[in-house]
Amino acid sequence: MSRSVDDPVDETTLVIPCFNEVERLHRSDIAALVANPRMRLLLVNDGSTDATLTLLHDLAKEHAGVEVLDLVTNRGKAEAVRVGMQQAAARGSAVVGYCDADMATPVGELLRLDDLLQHNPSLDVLLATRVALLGHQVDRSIARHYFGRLFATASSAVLHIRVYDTQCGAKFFRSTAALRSAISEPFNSRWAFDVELLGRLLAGGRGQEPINPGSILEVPLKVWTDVAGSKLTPMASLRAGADLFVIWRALERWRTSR
Ligand SMILES: Nc1nc2c(ncn2[C@@H]2O[C@H](COP(=O)(O)OP(=O)(O)O)[C@@H](O)[C@H]2O)c(=O)[nH]1
Ligand SMILES: [Mg+2]
Repeated sequence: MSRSVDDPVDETTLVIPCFNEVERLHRSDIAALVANPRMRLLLVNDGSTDATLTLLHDLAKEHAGVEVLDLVTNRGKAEAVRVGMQQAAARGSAVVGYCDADMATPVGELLRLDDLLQHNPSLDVLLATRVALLGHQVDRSIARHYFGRLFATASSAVLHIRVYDTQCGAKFFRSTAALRSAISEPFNSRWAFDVELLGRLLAGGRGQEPINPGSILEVPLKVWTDVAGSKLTPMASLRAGADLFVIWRALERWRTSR
């Protein structure tokens, strides 16, 4: 029987955007993720110029739970994630998530987060959060940590909620009408789309009620590793800051749209 949007099954699709990730995407991580029968992966090739697409097709051949979406030209992480989430929601997955190809948030933590959302019907959104607590292994550079604090403060002002970490690569969403509406149009922000996505959900608009801020949970990660080879340049970090202003204006329009 084919699955429809109105008949979500107890399944999670994790979208992994991949731009020239042949060195950082590991077969063992993919195998460990799909070893969980609930977990499906949608690997999105974002116009890579290395052998990423071949690797993704190989992985799809090896594992029934892996699919590939090939964007022939590079569209940027925001759009790669958005179209991946659209495809995942359309196939009827109950939960749709995304994470970075470098697996900075390790497999065990991804599965723990997904489990938490699947088993807590009162939650709609789960954000992996990097907090350096005792007994937790969260290794970030000092510069990135402090930039992150500034960014989170500004994001909180834009979103009108107190959020600690919007920029960790791992997030899970219950596949609701509100989510499908929030991903129905390209984001205005290329560098801070996570904030814009949360903002759209919290704003309502487009015939949707705003989601309850209490249905969003930040979960401190026990392990997070700063994997080398980040493609986010210092300039991109600055642009992400500037994007918050773009998002603030775009959310005003979104909120009042029919
Ligand atoms: N920078 C960048 N990343 C992209 C793009 N398209 C998809 N991605 C993916 O987005 C993720 C970004 O992770 P990473 O480079 O580790 O960034 P960071 O950890 O946030 O500094 C990776 O999975 C990339 O492959 C793109 O156009 N630019
Ligand atoms: Mg990274």
